[in-house]
Amino acid sequence: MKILIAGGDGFCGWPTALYFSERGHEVAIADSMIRRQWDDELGSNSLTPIATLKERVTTWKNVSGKDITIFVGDLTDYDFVESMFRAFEPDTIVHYAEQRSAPYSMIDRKHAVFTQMNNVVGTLNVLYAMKEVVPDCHLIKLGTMGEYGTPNIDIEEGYLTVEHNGREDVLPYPKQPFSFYHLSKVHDSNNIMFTCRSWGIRATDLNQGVVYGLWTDETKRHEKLYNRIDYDGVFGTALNRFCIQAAVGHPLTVYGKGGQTRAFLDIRDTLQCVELAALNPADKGEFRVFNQFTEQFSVLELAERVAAVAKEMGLNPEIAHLENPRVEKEQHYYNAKHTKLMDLGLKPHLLSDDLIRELIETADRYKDRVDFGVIAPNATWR
Ligand code: USQ
Repeated sequence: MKILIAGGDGFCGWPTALYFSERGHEVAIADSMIRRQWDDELGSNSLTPIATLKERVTTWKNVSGKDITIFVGDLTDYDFVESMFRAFEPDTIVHYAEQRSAPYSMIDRKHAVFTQMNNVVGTLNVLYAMKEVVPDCHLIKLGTMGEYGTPNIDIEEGYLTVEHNGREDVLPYPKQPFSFYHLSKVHDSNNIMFTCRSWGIRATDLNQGVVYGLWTDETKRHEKLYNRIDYDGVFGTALNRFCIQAAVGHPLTVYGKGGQTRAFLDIRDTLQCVELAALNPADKGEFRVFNQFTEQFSVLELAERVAAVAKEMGLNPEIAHLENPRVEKEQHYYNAKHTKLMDLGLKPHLLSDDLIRELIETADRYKDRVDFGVIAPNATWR
């Protein structure tokens, strides 16, 4: 299969590119390198040192004998998108190329506008290029579980059967997103659904939970293939942050009561899920939604789990309840369905103490790179 990984220099995109390449697919990466610029803007960095994209791809060629093509450019530039589609003619596009941080989108008006322009316009350009150049291509779009919010009923996979005034229909599940970032994904979903219906685009929206972990079989093979991992208050996410905080002796930053429950998955399962979607494509005109996660946890439960492992390792972890910078429920019902990827054959890597230990050990190895000044959350929702 010819697979274009948009956002192939990022936390999910880079290991996905290697995973497909290792399995014999022809892989191209599209990336504007903007993730690295956000590090400069925020004064933050990846815990692990990361090579440039060019060095990464050259190293992969040396290690595996396999080529990955690079297209450097921005999806909001339609000429770039169309010429790349003409040059590569993908069978599948895996689209990760978005600003993915909720706190970043909430910094101020400028960051909210940037996030929505970047994400919504980029995806719209991809849809137009698919229609013009590769109408049979399958779009695998990374959405988010945060599109649904935390309703007081079970969360279904994309659609809900509704009875109203004696009539019944299957309608898109109501969306109550957490941030301007999560809203951008809702806008994308609506645009994609519309183009499936109007132009016969085939698409899978993967509503992914919070991804944790770092290592995959491919990224472990050479230090220039290492993936990035974020610990700062803007791009760092719950479980990974807690493991790094435990390793460096920073209190674990639970926001508010910590009863916020979210869906989670191991990064190795992100790769499996994307592969399952690619090998079992949506039909022409079909807009499929899969909830992509394996387990749900409250934030406090995760902090306690990390603290217990850290204690066994001889560390002295503390859990801090910070004033919550976000507007979100801290105690709520949460029960999200996630059977569609399991039905396609997903074999989950459930959260284990070994994985937590491995993350703490990795953080210990690179602890000199950690800047304590960027750990606190500083973007507020109010
Ligand atoms: N939280 C803490 N302490 C922290 C960091 C987060 O208590 O140090 C809490 C937040 O308040 C929130 C929950 O943990 O209730 C999740 O926050 P997060 O920063 O781990 O993840 P989130 O902002 O939801 O975004 C991440 C990814 C995003 C993806 C989303 C999936 O950055 O790209 O779409 O996870 S989901 O959460 O299902 O929407």
